[in-house]
Amino acid sequence: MNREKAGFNDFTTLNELHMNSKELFARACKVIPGGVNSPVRAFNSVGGDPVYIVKGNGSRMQTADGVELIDFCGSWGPLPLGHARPEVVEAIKQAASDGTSFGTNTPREVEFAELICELVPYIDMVRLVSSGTEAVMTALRLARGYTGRNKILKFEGGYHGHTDCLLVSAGSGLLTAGISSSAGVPDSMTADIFVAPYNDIDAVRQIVSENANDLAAIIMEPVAGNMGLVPSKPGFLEELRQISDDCGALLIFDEVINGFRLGPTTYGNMCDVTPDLTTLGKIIGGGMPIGALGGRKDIMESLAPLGAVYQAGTLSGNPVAVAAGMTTLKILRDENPYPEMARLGKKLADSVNSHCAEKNIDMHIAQLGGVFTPFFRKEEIKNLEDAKCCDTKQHAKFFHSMLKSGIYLPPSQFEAAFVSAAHTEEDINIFVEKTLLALQ
Ligand code: HOZ
Repeated sequence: MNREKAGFNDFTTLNELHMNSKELFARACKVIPGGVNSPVRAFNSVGGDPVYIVKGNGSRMQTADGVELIDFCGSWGPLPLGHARPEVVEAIKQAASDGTSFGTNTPREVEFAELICELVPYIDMVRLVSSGTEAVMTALRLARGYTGRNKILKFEGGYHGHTDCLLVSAGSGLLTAGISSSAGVPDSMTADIFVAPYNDIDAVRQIVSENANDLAAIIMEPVAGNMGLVPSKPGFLEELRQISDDCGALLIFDEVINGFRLGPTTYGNMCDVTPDLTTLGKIIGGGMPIGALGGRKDIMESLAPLGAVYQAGTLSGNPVAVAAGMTTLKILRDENPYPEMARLGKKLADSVNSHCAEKNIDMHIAQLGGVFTPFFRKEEIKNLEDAKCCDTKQHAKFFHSMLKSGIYLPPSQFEAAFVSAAHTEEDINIFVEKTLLALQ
């Protein structure tokens, strides 16, 4: 059923449209904590019942009730080619029919590691894991093992997966739920973590000057994506590089969201700032679960079995995930859809922003390439404090208005949305038209 047939454009109420979703959620709540397998999917910060999706194709998804949605959440980042890109589906089918897991080395993982090293020149070696969280957990252990130091510096609003020690002042789901740090994490786990405001180099200098000999690593998203989209200020990454070098700490760029999102490489490589370690996930699995940790050879060689830093995983380098990721990365490299994603992203943001400026509406869209966040605040968002000043009630209203208009956005003020290579000019025009209506 298309949107017109479903009465979508008549602003039918959400519950009428999503009856099956409502029933599914009621059933789920009995057998899955909160009805969800990842908290932000529960719609707690926007209210209402979450939608259930049965399939996706290109820029569109279909709900369990047969309603078509233009998807700007994109599974939270892994789908720069949109849903069910035929070559990726074919690669998955082929790999699966060869066997889904062997718990041995496979030829595909060698080719995949070579491809990542080719696309990111400062990654000499790469270790595959099963999620971004695992990649970060391993990166921290490796940084500590390599340097013989324990302390880690992270940034407010940075989210690096749900590894225990980084669940302080974290963005994404914790920020959405207003949780400053997770229960169940002993103080001893976070005792060695320092937190600085994002984009605040003086705060970093202060912390580092007091702990220069104890700091194992600075970990950060070079483009923050988990308090909404917040790019790093010009020069910030270069200064972090210098500070890390001066004190002997490793610089870790968490590129789980932005690796291969803004170009066919990492953001660090695009900026010419070389981290010691990089964590990857999402896009490199082409929609299948994967994570990776890559970086300098001398550091990576500290991992077992060469070195004393242990990491292992039954499904690490899973052949089906590797096939999906390799196909995705090759298409991104060969077709280079990035300029077009950036053009559409800019058109979307510029159109809405000029309207908001003209009508004096307290909202703007932050955008970089095909990544964007509609922030319910006029002023630019530079850090977590700014992000927290957004009007989350207005955001929730906007989210539901867009959903009723057939547009799916991340159900949180503090997440990034994505334009993929599958989005068309028409999708962007519809987004702008529905946004202006929603803001009336
Ligand atoms: N941590 C993800 C967004 N940055 C959310 C994942 C999910 O809920 O699916």
